[in-house]
Amino acid sequence: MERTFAMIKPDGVRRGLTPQILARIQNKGYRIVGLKQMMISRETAEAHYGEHRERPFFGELVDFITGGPVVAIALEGENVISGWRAMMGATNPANAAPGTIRADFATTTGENVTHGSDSPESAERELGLFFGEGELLK
Ligand code: D4T
Repeated sequence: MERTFAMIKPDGVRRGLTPQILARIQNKGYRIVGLKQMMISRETAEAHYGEHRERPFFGELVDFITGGPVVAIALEGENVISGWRAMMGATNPANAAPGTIRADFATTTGENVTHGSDSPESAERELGLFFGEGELLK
């Protein structure tokens, strides 16, 4: 059984999409083992997006992700890392397959509603960044 880190980004929370996105997760059958609405500190945002530090969009990305509340989610399920990314669709909503979250709810790469870890290593790192040991269900 895998675990992954998922997030509803500030655009998704601001637009009231939280219930619909949580419903998709539960309809799929993933188990929510951690869930909280929170503000992300600049420090956490820079650590979370560390791999993009040298990219031209890094500053905007950090401003965006710290600009309003997010919903941090820990998910458990069979192949949940790739499965949640499949549910989100491609990073650029213009390339996202119909029926995916980004195809259905977003138009731009900069505000693409959700995040999901891209590997077991990122999942472990990101779960540790956003949730304390005792916060996750066993
Ligand atoms: P996240 O990490 O948010 O789930 O997105 P992806 O895993 O699908 O995509 P990513 O890491 O390549 O990008 C991280 C984040 O940066 C924004 N972004 C990305 C952007 O604003 N402009 C760009 O050109 C790219 C590539 C969107 C997601």
